[in-house]
Amino acid sequence: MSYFDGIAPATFQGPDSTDPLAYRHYDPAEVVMGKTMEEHLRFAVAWWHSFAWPGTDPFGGQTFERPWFGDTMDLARAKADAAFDLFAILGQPYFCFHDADIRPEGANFAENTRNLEEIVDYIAAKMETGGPKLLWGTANLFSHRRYMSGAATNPDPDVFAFAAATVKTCLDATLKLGGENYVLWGGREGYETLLNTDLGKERQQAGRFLTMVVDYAKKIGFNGTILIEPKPQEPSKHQYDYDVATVYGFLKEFGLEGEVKVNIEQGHAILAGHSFEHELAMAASMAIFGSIDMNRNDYQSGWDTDQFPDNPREVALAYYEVIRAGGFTTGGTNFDAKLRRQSLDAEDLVAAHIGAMDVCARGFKAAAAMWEDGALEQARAARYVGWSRGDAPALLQEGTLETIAECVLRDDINPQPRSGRQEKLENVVSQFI
Ligand code: XUL
Ligand code: CO
Repeated sequence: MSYFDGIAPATFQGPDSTDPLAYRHYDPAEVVMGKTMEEHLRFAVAWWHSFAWPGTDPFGGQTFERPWFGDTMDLARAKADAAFDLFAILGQPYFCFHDADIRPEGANFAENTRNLEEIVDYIAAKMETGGPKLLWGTANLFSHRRYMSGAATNPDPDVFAFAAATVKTCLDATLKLGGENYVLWGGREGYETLLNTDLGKERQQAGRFLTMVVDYAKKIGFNGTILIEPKPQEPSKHQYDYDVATVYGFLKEFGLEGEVKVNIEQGHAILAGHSFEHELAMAASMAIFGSIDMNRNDYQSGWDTDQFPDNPREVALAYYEVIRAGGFTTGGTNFDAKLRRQSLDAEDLVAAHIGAMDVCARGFKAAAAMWEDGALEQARAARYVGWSRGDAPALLQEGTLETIAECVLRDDINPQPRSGRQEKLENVVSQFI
């Protein structure tokens, strides 16, 4: 008996379908820009929100009652069974997990490791019979009370050691399950008050920690991508991985900019005061674009609500930047999104993912059409065309303030402002959505 009994596998029925549990836009086999939609979007279901999260919020406790909730190995296996039952309904190609999502918490590191290894073997066996692959694995270094003052950035070297040892086991697990990426989100890698914090020392610890992760991944032959997931705050008041640009500075400081890329989350971008597409474009310009956590935040509540995406225009503008960045290689679209806490039923989990995959497919197809149409790129190129004229390239490469000043005086350079044409470009976008 499955938790999802009575819910049929989701099928593609086309845009005219009125079935809220059918794909209207996501046909995995549809070829767009030379690849299937499945290959472009690389959807992943997140174990933590869909199978581990109990429906809590800052004011209330558990609302969900899943038959697999509880801290035993039997229930961890039941949870994995339920996960693969949902995967069979959705048909998505990937999933993601933290160690703490898939195994019960042990009394110490040795027990955590045993539990993890046992459940990883169980999941590996399920993967052999079909179903999705692992997009990325990660370690939960933020929920347990030992991490309340950070993991890599903890003032206590014992916590640093426990975290490092835990990441080793999670890299091993990710390798064993054929994971294509490994993610580090530093939920507690920041601080609450400067009054007790040596910010410089904590950043050095984080740099050393990440270097060890990169070294170990290479040593065990992990060919996937190591990804940092930026977030400006929450749970920490000030987080060191604030946004993409901050992460790039951090990677440069420790010589890791060629080794590590970013996993960019929609809601985290919003919390940082950016748009999702800004963060994607920034990562692409720094050659560190890796993967995305797709969700949306509520624009009123101002905190990380991790909702499933439902806005085709926002999604289209994001995928447009993904396409401009060359598309995903090892990365993909992970739904780091959870139900609303009143959405109690098995069907709600199914509906949430189908709707999210569908809105992403719709947005992606709009983005692909905008890209192939070329009007936006032509307008962008035209805006910068001056830089290819006459001695403009030399001005940028060889000019000094003195030579340029002579030039401006000699030629009486007197720039005339030109329209940025924003509304016209927004109308172009609207043609495709
Ligand atoms: C938290 C968050 C995490 C990471 C993985 O905001 O996004 O779920 O994606 O640790
Ligand atoms: Co995330």
